Amino acid sequence: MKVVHSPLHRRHQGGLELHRAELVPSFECPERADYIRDALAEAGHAFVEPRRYDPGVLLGVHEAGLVDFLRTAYARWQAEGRGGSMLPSGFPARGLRRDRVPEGINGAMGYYAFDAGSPIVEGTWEAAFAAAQCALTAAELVAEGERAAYALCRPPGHHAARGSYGGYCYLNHAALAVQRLRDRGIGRVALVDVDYHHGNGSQDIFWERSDVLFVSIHGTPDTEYPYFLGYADERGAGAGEGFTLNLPLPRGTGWDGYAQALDVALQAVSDFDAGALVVSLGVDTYEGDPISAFRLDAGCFPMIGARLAALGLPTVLVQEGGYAVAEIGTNVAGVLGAFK
Ligand code: Q9C
Ligand code: ZN
Repeated sequence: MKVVHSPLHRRHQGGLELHRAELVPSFECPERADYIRDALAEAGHAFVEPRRYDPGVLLGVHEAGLVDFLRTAYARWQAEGRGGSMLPSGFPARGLRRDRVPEGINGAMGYYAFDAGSPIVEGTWEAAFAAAQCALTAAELVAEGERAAYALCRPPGHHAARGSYGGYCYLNHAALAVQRLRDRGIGRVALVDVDYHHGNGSQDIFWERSDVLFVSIHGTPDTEYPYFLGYADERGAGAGEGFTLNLPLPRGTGWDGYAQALDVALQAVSDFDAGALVVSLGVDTYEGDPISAFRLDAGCFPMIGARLAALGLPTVLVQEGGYAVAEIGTNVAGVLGAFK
């Protein structure tokens, strides 16, 4: 299938994250995309460059305040004489004001971020916007008649909400792909999120919408990131009530438990009568992942791909997580290989 990819992802690198009380190099590194690129080239997929879009397209799923913050954050940081990577150190939790954005860069960063694990470096905006354009392009290819297309996005996107960023994610690429398909006339779009972590950003963006079904299979937030969203009792609100489906699973889940949840997820997609499918494709469900705790082996990914492909829907696959760097390419290629 067509793979949309930009080398600009490499501009986002060298950032630090707070991990077990230490600042460590981000698990979300450029080599991830290199391994995926090499495995997909080896498998014979065709690479295309992203089309160019105006940043205004981001306002279909994000608040202007977040977009402006991300676009200007590093320059503001540098203007204060700082370098390296940016991380927040205070957040507007319960009991604090959320109705105003502090004027200074540190307060503004805490306002828009929801964790201390998502560094902003000089090239973060350029890389994230390039990834957004990859997802938009993949959506347009599918709207124009491709059976499936894959956006090799880096950094990932599904944790980025309408007005906040975190979980290594700055802009929500899968949500942008969904919105593009809607804007191209597809009436109902299903978004299936198979990343190990709950897609809190995507859920937030589509929470009150009945034209987008959001279904996520993930490690239970009782013990797993992002902790504060992704429970089974979250089902959408207003017109969107019943159009969010969360299938949290315990640490240690292997293929049997996972496959059962996948069947439930895909039955919901069938019942929704979607005109197209977007997949938030994280492969951090792999048993060797350093920050996750499911037990899927490499042989599971072609089976996941086969079940997704069997829906028979025009499909946009968008890269999310996966941190077992040396195996990430094989696992992604395993899923894509099912779309013949
Ligand atoms: N320092 C995705 O897979 N960090 N994001 C956990 C480790 C958050 C994962 C704490 C993990 C986010 C797209
Ligand atoms: Zn993840």
